[in-house]
Amino acid sequence: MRTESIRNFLRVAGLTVPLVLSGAVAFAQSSANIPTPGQLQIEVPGYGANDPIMTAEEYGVANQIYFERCAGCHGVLRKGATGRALTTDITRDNGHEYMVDFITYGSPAGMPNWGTSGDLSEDQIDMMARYLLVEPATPPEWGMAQTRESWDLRIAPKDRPTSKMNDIDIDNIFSVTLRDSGQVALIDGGTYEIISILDTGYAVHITRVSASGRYLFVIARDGKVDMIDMWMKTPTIVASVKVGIEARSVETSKYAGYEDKYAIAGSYWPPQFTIMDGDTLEPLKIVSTRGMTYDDQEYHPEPRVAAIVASHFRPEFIVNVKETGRILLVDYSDIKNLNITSIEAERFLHDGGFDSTNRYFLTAANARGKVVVIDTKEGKLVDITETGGITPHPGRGANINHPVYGPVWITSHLGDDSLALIGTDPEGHPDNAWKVVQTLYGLGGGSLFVKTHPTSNHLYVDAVLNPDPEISGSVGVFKIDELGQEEPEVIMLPLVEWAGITEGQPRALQGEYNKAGDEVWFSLWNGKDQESAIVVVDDRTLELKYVIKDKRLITPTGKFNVYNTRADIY
Ligand code: DHE
Repeated sequence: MRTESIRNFLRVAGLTVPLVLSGAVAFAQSSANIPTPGQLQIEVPGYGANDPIMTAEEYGVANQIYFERCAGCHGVLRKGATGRALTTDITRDNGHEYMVDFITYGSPAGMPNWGTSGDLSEDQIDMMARYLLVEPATPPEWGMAQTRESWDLRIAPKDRPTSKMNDIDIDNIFSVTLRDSGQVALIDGGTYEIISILDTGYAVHITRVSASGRYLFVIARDGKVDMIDMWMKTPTIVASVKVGIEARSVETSKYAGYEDKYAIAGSYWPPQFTIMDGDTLEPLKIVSTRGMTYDDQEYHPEPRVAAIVASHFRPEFIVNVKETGRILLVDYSDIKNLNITSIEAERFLHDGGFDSTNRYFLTAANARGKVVVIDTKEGKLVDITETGGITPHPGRGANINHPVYGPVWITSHLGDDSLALIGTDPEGHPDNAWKVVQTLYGLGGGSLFVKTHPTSNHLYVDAVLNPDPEISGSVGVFKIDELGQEEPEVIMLPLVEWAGITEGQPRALQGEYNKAGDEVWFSLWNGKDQESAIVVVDDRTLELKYVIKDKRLITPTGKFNVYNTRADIY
C-alpha cells in the first residue's frame, strides 16, 4: 500500500527519480556544501531496494537539511511542536506540490519562507518534499560512555590563571553566535572590536555565563558545549563535551554557595539533560526526559529539553520539557541522590525568562498559545495564562514598569504581530497579576524577541521571520512612558537600510543591551555567503550609533552581554 501510494504520488507529480534506497547512509558526509557534524549513521527506514522516491545519497542530504533546518520545530521524529506534525500519514495526504509550496513560501503562522528567502534552492525544496514522504530516521542514543568519550578537558583548572590576565572589560563583552560558521565572536562592548573568534560546535545556538562571569558556556545544535575562560590572556576554550546529537540549551548554577559549581545542558536528541562539573565540564549525571505527557498520561518517545534557567532562590535548575508539558525543578544540592520536582504545566514549553525580581519564571507553551508562571521561591506552579496571540515566543522576555499596570513581563508572537503584556506583581498590583493587561501591535508576524533594560524608556520588538524584507530588516520600538495612551505608536527603525546592505534578505534580530543599558545591539542575519552586520542603536535617541561589519561576522544571530546574561537583566 505504502509503496503503491508513493508510486501514485510520483506519477501525479510527474517525477522520475532514480531508484534504490538501501543500507546505512552516512548522515553527514553526503554533500560538499553542507557542513558536516559527522556524528550519525542512519538506516533509511522502511524502504526496499526498488522504491523510487529518492536515492540513498539524496536521503542523506535531505536528512541533514532536515536536522539543520526543520527538526527544531517539527521534531526529530516529526511529531510536531512549534511546527506542525510531519508524519507520513499527514505528508502523503497533503502531497508533494502542497509541501513544495509550503516550504517555498512559508506561512504567516511562522514557517519560514525557505525558497523565496534563497535559503533553499528549488531542487533542495523538491528533495525535501519527497523526503517527507519517507518515514523519519531514528538517530542513535547518547549515554554516559559517548558523553565521557567526547569530553575534552583542554586546560585543567590547576593550569588556568588564578587572576584575570587581561585588561578586557569582561562584563561588557558580547558573545555573538555566528550560526553557520560554528563560531562565536567575542566583541568588546566599549570599542566594538572583535577580541577573538572561537570555533565552537555546529550551528551554534546560545551562550550563558557562569555566576561569577568568568566562564562562558556555548551550546551548539550538535550537542557540543564549549567553556570559555575569560581570565586567560586571550579568552580560550578550556573544556568541551558533547551532550547529545541535537541540543539547544545550557545554564550554570547561580544559587548562593553554588556559583560556578555546576553546568547543565538540555538535549533535543536523545531527550535528556546532562549535569556537568562547572569547572571542567566533566559529565556527572544524565537524566532522560522520556515519559508520560502531563495531561493524557501517554508515553512520549521524544520529550525535548527546551529552555533551562537557574533559580536565584533555591539550588535548582528549572528545566522545560517540551512535549510532555512538564517543568522540572532539578535540585543540584545532592547530585548523587537527585531530587526532581515535576510540575504539570502545559505542552510545547519552549523559551522564557524571569520577571524583574528574578523570582517568577514565565515561559511559553508556544503551540498552545499560553505562558506558564512558576514561583521559583516556593517551587510551584502559579498560573497559566492565554496570551491571546499565535505562538508566543518571548526569548527571555522583557520586563518594564508600565505607567498604568506596574511591573509587567512581555512576549511577542511568532504567528502574528501582537505583544502580550502580563502583570507580574502579585503584591503591589494583585488584580493584574498573571493577566494580559495590554496588547500591543508590532511591525508584523514572525517576531522572535523583545528587549528592554531597567534604565531604558524603550521596548524593542523584531519580526525576524516575516517574509517581507522591509519588515524583517527593521525593528519596532515603543516608548514605555506612552504605553498608557489608547493606541501607543510603534516607531520603525530600518536597520538594514541604515547598515547599507543591499544583497540577500538580512533579518534584524534579538536586541541585546550593553552593560550600561544605553545602547542596544541588533544582528542583521544574512545568508552564509552574504554580508551580515551588527547594528548598534543609541537607546536614548533611537539613532544609529555604529555598524559593526567584518568579513568574519558570518550569520550573526544571538548576542549575549556578559553582565546582563549572568544577572538575568532583560
Ligand atoms: Fe533558538 C533561545 C530552540 C531556532 C536564536 N532557542 C532558544 C531556546 C530554545 C531554542 C529552547 C531557549 C534556550 C534557553 O534559554 O535555555 N531555536 C530553538 C528551536 O528549536 C528552533 C525553533 C528551531 C531550531 O531548529 O533550532 C530555534 N533560534 C532559532 C533560530 O533560527 C535563531 C533565530 C537563530 C539561531 O542562531 O539559530 C535562534 N534561540 C535563538 C536565540 C536564543 C534562543 C538568540 C536566546 C535568546 C535569549 O535572549 O536568551
